[in-house]
Amino acid sequence: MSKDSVRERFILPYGDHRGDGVVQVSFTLPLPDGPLGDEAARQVMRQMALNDPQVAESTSLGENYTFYVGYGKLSRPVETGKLKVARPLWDKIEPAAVEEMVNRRLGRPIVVVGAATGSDAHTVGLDAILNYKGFAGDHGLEAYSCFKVVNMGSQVPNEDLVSRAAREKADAILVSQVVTQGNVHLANLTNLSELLEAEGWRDKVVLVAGGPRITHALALELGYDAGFGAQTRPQDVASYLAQEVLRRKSLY
Ligand code: B12
Repeated sequence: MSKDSVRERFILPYGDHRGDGVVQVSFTLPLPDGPLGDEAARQVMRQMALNDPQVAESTSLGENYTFYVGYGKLSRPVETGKLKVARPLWDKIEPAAVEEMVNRRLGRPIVVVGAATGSDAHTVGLDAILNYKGFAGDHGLEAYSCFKVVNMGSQVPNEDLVSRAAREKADAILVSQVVTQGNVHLANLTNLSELLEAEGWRDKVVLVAGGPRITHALALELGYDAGFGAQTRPQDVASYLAQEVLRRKSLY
């Protein structure tokens, strides 16, 4: 194996030069800004297996709380060849191709009902996926002629979401959960999938969860068909929904 391919297989974070293993970390400690806090911050970094820990910045957050930015060096490289990478089971398709495929094969729009459920008042993530304006230059599902979008907004009880989805004859239910404090998202998401089961509706709808702490693996664990996390683009969701809805009707 050449020297270059070994370098590519065993990698360390890059700070000032290749292989130095330097990383930046930030965290808050329940201590006042001062020498004891600095030493505690360095100890936190040692416990993260960082060598030569340094406190680059400490900012008091008020009485007895301090925010730290630190630097340290990792020495154990990551062997990229041994990583198991979870890849999505759907292909990313350009918006025009999604439209063409759904319009031609299904012959009607895919009906999508979305909401941020329970006590969750965060709408920006859901709107980013559903609304015309979209996210990061990528238009949301409303911009596609092949989706009919019902955006119920935030703090929607699971029962209301299920009854609206039934009324709209939804092909897909899209749930946003941003607040995860006390694992409220797990209870809420589980409750929705159980509610759909109880109504005999679970198999008839594509159930999708999204939010910054949601992963595809977590969504599957909770009885969902797919999960989308931070930085999701509307095009990812449009591609997935088109393929999954058509696949269920043996059209893909
Ligand atoms: C704006 C904001 C608010 C606004 C929300 C306004 C609104 N209309 O949405 C207000 C001020 C109301 C608010 C309130 C609160 N907030 Co707030 N808020 C934020 C903030 C700053 C930005 C969130 C955001 O808009 N991100 C931008 C969007 C585009 O990103 P996103 O949500 O991740 O969405 C993307 C993906 O996750 C995914 N996605 C999201 N949803 C869905 C759904 C589907 C179906 C799919 C496919 C994909 C998908 O796609 C999106 C695009 O890529 C974050 C901190 C941060 N920087 O993230 C805190 C944050 C989310 N809030 C937090 C908290 C704690 C609260 C409060 C509890 C604070 C309080 N004590 O009152 C309240 C909760 C209110 C409630 N009942 O829900 C915490 C959550 C911590 C946690 N892990 O639980 C955060 C992380 C701040 C923090 N660091 O503590 N908040």
